Amino acid sequence: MIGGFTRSMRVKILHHDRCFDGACSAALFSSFVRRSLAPGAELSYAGLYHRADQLFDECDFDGDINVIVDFKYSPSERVTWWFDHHQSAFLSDADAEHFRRDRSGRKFFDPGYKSCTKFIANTLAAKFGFDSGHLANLVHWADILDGAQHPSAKVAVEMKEPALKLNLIVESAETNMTPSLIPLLETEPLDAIVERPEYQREFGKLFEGHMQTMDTISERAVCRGGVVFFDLVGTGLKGYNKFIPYYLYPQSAYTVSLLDGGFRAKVSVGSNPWAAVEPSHNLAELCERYGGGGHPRVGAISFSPEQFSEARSAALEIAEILETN
Ligand SMILES: [Mn+2]
Repeated sequence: MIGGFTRSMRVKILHHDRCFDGACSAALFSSFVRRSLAPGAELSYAGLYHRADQLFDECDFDGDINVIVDFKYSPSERVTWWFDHHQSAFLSDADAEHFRRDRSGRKFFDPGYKSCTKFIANTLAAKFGFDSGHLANLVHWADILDGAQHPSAKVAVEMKEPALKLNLIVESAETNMTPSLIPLLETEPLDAIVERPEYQREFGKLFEGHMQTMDTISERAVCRGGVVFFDLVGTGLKGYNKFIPYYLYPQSAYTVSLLDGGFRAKVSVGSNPWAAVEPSHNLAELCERYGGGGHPRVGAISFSPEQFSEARSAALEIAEILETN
């Protein structure tokens, strides 16, 4: 036990919402809280989204201990722990500087990690002697999914593995299932979770939609110079499985898409994990030029819902930059 906290301690975990790695990160840190940091503490959660306006609300940091996992840095004094692996983790140079000066020993950043879950597991083991062996399968799958390390586009799109089914549910269920999933991830094996009736029902519905999305994308997508481009605005689709383009166009190197995410117009930029050659563009840097961010191999830009024409121009411009002649 670290720090000698008592029973009434409230621990608030803020995580990247509707993201499998975000949910697994929250579950793993929860286990650390219960087994080591503050046994008996009361845990609560809040999901965070990347959006064009304000990311954090100071009122969200209402625990005695506030933890941010798999999401951007906040310089708030109320934040106790922070873990992120996104290259674009800092909203400003001032935030990056604030992190560099931090001497708490509880804020961690490593963009070299493919998943925040594995980053947390390794960091807690090395610095706090925490053994997360009981969650090894969770760490394994979070790293495959967040790092797009699936063996093939077929595995990624056909979703036979429990982790892939849960990923679909986390990202696409109409009602956000992340809050109820986090405690299950901490205590149940993945295959047992997907066998629960509510998860089976949800997966069945979403997988059918996934197949329809594949049809819509194949109708709208154009592949030019190794870049698959499609605009889903007006289709009612709020998202899609990012591997569909590479399942449809195995020879492509990049995808650029535009969609209506409801509270944002979203441009997504991705690279084919199974491409014969490594991508030569850093997509996080490319997206940063337009106010977005992400990882070297996958990035996104959020615009406010009124800015569809700006989002569309940015998407077309990016597609042109990525095209090979
Ligand atoms: Mn992540």
